[in-house]
Amino acid sequence: MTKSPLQIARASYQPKLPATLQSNVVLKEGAATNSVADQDDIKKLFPNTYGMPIVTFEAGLKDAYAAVGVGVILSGGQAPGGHNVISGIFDGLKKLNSNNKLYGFLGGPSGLVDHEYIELTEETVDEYRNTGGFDIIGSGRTKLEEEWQYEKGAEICKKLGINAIVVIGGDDSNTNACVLAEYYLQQNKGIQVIGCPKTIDGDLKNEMIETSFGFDTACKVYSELIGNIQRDANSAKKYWHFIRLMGRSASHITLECALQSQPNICIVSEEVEAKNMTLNDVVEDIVKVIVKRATHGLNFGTILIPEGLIEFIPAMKTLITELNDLLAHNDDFNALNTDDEKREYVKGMLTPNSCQVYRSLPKGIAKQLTLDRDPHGNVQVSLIETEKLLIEMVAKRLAQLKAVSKYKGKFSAINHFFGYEGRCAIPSNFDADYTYSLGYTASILISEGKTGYMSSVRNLTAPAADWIAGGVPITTMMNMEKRHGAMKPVIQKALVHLNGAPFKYFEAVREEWADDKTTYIYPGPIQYYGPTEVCDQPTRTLMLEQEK
Ligand code: FBP
Repeated sequence: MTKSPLQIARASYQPKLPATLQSNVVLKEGAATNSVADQDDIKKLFPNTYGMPIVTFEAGLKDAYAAVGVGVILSGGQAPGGHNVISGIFDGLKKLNSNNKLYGFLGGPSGLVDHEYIELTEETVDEYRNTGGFDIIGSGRTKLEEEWQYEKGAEICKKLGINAIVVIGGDDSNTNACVLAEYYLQQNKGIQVIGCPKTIDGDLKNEMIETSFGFDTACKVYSELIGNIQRDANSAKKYWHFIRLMGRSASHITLECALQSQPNICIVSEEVEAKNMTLNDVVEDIVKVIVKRATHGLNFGTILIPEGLIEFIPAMKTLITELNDLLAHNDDFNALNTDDEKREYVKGMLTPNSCQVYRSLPKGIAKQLTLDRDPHGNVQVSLIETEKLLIEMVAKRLAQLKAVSKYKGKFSAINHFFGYEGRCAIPSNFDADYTYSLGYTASILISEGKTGYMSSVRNLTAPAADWIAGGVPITTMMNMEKRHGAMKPVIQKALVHLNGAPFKYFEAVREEWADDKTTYIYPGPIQYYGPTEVCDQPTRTLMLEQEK
């Protein structure tokens, strides 16, 4: 295969590991734990894995580990660094016992159920070190939730001599991992399950999981693109750029990109919800900035929009919740053939208020809200073109203002959506090191017989040598939420905290960014080689959260 010079150079990059992982370790157990909410329910549902202690590692001598077989699954959307989790697991396993074996289940969780797998050899792993993408074994969004699926998984594990499965995934996939760990323990199958925190969305985080991997690289890629657009806007001085960013519900990506690039406007969904804003309120806020900049002759600017915005506008949220319940396993709806039939059916079933909101939306957007949910019951917000909706509404409002001479500028808008551009980028040094450490940590948790744990690497704003590795029981992150119309145990999503340092910082400076002075930052592309302050910086979110 022909490779670029950077690909060739990255193949020999040796990811940095925490100092503790560079020698033999012994396990240190902390106190018993509780789930973040709904303790009674979670305890009842996870009697075997609830309450386990947090574990960390210390340097120490350990007898030889028995050989193990491990199967790894990449689950959900791609995130830079997935291949390094696998190379970390591989190297860790081989160091602990050279007879250890690693298998990769193909195409996500379905590979476990359908018995699609490959053995991951040194040759295969070497081919993918420090690369972006999940193509080493592929990924998928199949939800593991039925007993027959767990049994099919156990069958192949028995056949291949697999004692442990590593699920590399986001909140939903790690919820699956937790359920699977509990089931295998309860059924005495002798199969451990370990999770790894993956998602560019940055919403799988808590005290023990400081960030999910991929967030760093994806935000750096988007910020580079935003910076380039800002330079273009500031040169041509004729376009307003409406830029929607991936991230599902949470606005972490949008906020981080704003911190890196300083756009004129950045919408944070969590604030919109907290202030009980309507879509018109959001439009009014944007219009105010556009009008003000126009009075200074500045008919250009940038606006960052989180892709989940629509779900956070209270009236829209109610509508979406009603649609989720209405469309869950709804054969009548699915049997309808045309968009118009579906629209009429939905209108007839909604409450009057939601029906009004539904009718007020452009037909295309309303249809997007009724499209298939993903296997975890989530609306596929990446398919909803909120940036176009906002352009349409803003243009209409500006025309009204122009008609009464309250706006004298020129409004020309361009829409963008950045998501897939960043999910498979070559991992930044931070993500390359972090993911390798997560994988390495997983191999130790497995060899130590742990199950129902998520691999955890902390203290991430310090140099990698000082990172703290260990494991956190996944049950600590669980609460009860409504999915597909029923209450289910799921990992609690971490949204942007309006009292958290990243938002507070943004709140204090955003007026200045919106103003007539140009405060854009042009971050430029990710750098892999060069001074540490250029190449190894973590996200602004992490730095602010850890007060640096
Ligand atoms: P995960 O939560 O699985 O990590 O996926 C992240 C994400 O990129 C979201 O930001 C986005 O909304 C979604 O995946 C898109 O899904 P798909 O890859 O199925 O188009």
